[in-house]
Amino acid sequence: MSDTAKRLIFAMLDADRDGVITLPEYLGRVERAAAASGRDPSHPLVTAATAAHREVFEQMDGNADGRVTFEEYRAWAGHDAFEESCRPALGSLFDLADLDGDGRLSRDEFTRLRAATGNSAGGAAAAFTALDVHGGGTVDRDTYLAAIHDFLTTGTSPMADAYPDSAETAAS
Ligand SMILES: [Ca+2]
Ligand SMILES: [Ca+2]
Ligand SMILES: [Ca+2]
Repeated sequence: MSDTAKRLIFAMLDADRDGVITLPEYLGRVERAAAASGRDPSHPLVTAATAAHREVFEQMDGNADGRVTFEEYRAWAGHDAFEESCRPALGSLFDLADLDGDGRLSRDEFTRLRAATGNSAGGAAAAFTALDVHGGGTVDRDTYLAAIHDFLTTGTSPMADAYPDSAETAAS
């Protein structure tokens, strides 16, 4: 289990960098992903994504005080939590971005989604290149979710390129 990956993910989720993740901050990811893909807030996929994220937040917030600290996140995050609640939440964002519903994202769709949810455009573009191993110009849903799972649990994954400090931490 990689604390480095958890720190990078937590830093991305803590959008205002005050050391805790709040529910509005966390749901903001859904709002930005919806806006980036031009989805109306009342679209069923947006409603589903919001519900999935509320569920994740409740589970992350171990003492139910409305604030998720890094300690809470670290204690919770891992393979089981990913399979149980991160996968549906991340999948729901993927579905928002997948405008033609074919289970694949183009480079443009992928970069827009990742930028909306906290990656730099450059990091997202590098991650896409790493994920698109066959050079077909798309990334499928399972590959995407597996890459995030592997980053969270091992710290090593094509998705590592998406996180701003990963080159630095990999070298240290
Ligand atoms: Ca915060
Ligand atoms: Ca808490
Ligand atoms: Ca698509």
